[in-house]
Amino acid sequence: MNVEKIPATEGRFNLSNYDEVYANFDWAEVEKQFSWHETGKVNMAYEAIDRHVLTDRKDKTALIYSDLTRDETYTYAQLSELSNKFGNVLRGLGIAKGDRVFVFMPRTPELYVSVLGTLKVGAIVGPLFEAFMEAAVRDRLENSEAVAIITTPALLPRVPVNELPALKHVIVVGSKDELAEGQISFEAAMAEASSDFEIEWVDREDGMILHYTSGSTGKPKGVLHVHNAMIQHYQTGKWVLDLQEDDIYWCTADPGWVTGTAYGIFAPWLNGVTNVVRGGRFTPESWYETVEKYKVSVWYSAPTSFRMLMGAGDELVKKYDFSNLRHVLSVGEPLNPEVVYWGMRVFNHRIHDTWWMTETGGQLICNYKSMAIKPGSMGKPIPGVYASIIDDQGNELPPNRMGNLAVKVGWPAMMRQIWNNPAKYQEYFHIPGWYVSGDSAYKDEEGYFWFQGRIDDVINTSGERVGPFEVESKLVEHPAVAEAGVIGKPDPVRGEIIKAFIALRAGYEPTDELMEEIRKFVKEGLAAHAAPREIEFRDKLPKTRSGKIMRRVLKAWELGLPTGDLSTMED
Ligand code: 6R9
Repeated sequence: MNVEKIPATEGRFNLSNYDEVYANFDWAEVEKQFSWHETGKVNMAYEAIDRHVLTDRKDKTALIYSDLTRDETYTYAQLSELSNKFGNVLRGLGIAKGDRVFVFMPRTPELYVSVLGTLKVGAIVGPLFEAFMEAAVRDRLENSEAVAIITTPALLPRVPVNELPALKHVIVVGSKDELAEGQISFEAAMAEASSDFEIEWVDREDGMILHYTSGSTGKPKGVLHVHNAMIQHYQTGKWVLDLQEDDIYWCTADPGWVTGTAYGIFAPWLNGVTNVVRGGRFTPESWYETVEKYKVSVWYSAPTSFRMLMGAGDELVKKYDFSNLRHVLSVGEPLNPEVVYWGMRVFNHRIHDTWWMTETGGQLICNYKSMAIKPGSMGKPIPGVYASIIDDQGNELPPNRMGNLAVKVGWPAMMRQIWNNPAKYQEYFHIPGWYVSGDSAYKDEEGYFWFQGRIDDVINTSGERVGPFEVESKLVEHPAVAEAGVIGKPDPVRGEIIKAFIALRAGYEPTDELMEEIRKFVKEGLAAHAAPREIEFRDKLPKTRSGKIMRRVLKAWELGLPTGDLSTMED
């Protein structure tokens, strides 16, 4: 792709000598940052929180929490003490190393205390989206044989306690009524708990967190990460997030999504910065207010949110003060070049795309502050990681050839298991030596990676391979288009034709003329073969809770096929 390069900016953590760092990097050096380098025994909660209490960061604000009714701050010392107490609550119930403990509640300080307390007893934490309905909760607790869940009165009815024989403890946050037998009040238990706690030291390969992620069909998979992942969370916090002592950092993701734990909990706290959490629903105003009010300096969000902010207009941005903002990043979906240019226009900042997956446990291919970026590209692999484009036999492909995006096995945060499903785990490694991501991409002559789609999404129309992302990005450049999802629809003549589902911006009517105009726009701006033959206007597109457009759902609807697992779909 021929695009203009946007020059490097001043990164405080410098990767302008990327090639040199890349050639000489060794993860063993990063391990030396941690005390367990000497002892061999480790605990993520210690490194993220307790360790700082022994330093000048003791009374530094670790967490700024706000929603419509609460506005609170917690220091590192306070979070350490609260999570000690919660560790005692769990230990008092007999919960120990390796047990699975789920958190099922909205983003509140109690959620973060619960996660940290769970880690402190050496148990494995399983975060759930608060929007999950009963079946989704059941699948995950059943599959992992969870022994405890921490939830709220509103969500409690969705926990099918009687159908889960392994589930022994239900801890309820914020209950005003009498609790049923066997249920424990979080507040009452915390009030009685001691803040003296002996942390459970575990091995670096011991289980830490279990994130369920949906496959395209069938039941969700439990992706297990171990404490060792902290090496990568810590280091990418420096290289990619560019975190420094005085940063106020805001990751907008919910902990039900891997981004909300790896980069909403671990990376910022391992690096000792102030972490902002905003509860409640998204509105452009409340998000801009959050950046302004808390003086956010580093902001990590997702393309779907940036597109919504973009849709709210440039005028709104002018009402807020973004002068503290110095670094903006994105993950979860391809970042349309249009959004990068918008970021430069309204915030005077490039938006830095980062690519990774639940399974990879941490960022792998990224754009760095101190490197030139090419809008539309995911960037280059972090040092210590070798990524490539391979064919189905495992041969590495030359530049500009589309193929499987794969990573040489063995980076610190890589998943260690699919819970209860070794066969599924092995599928990712079916080409010896490689982790095969399921994404298709190509690499250009300068080593930048370009996302094309999920392998199953790539469209073959009249012999041309078309990545849906390229077409979608062109579509959202059109002033009438808010969001677009593109699929291949089987066609007897062309193999597949390109079909686009489009949500319009406010003020536009879905007419035949507009349809024709949009088609022409892609034809002239991209390529004739890439122009959608069919366009369907919709009020909104099906998306996951992390904001990904669900192309497989669009395709299933189009073909009248079963949609597969929908538990991660937005309401
Ligand atoms: C962290 C996360 C993983 C899938 C991944 C890819 C898509 C993520 C992306 C991206 C293009 C990016 N994805 N980041 N596609 N550009 N920068 O998102 O994990 O929810 O497991 O999703 O998301 O398709 O394979 P997860």
